[in-house]
Amino acid sequence: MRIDVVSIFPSYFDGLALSLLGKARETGLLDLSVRDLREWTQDRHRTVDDTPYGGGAGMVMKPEPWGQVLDELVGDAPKEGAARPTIIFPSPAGEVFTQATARELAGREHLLFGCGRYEGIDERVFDEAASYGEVRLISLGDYVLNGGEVAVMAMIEAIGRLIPGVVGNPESLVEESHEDGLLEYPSYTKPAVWRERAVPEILLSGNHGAIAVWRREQQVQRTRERRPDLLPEAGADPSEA
Ligand code: 6GU
Repeated sequence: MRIDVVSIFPSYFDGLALSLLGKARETGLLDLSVRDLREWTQDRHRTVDDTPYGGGAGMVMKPEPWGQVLDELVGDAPKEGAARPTIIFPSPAGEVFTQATARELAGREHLLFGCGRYEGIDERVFDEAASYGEVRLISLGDYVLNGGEVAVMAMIEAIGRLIPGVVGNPESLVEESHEDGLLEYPSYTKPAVWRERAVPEILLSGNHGAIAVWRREQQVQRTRERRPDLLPEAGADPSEA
């Protein structure tokens, strides 16, 4: 998978050289490049923002550098047979990112993330981008960050780990929170008693069928307590599906 990120703070993404995604980049499973939006400015001050038409607080990102980015990274020059990119703008005004979004985007060949700062990007950039590929405005959740960088880090990690081969043991992808619509069951390791706290006895029983049932019950109980919004409807029990 190819991922391009455009930001005025490219060093936010240094962390993507670490751990599983860093390894995936080394082995070629993930072709990730991070570019500085200011590369596409023309003036001496490398200006990326300006005051909003109509007045109001803060600054708005100018359209011209973004137009140049689109021309260069996803313009009509891309190699013969290259897939049309999915162009993602992180935005607190977008659709909310979920595991289902991550799964969907993990199936794409080419993602371009455009990170906005200040009060946002000139609205015409989104319309223009739609002529280069599918445009998605995506939010991490209902709270405000200073810019899209941290949100894009989270999205790339969630998407990247779903690329086949990135996570060594594919079974570990199946048993996680959100993969089956429930929170994950609690995990324990040795010692069996720690500071007078014992591991649930069933886990020491060796009865794999009973353990599977217990884990499922734990998943449903936790989801009901912590995230009832994930359950189909009050009273419905996904463990009986
Ligand atoms: Cl994607 N961007 C910003 N600036 N704030 C956010 C967000 C994104 N998602 C939640 N809050």
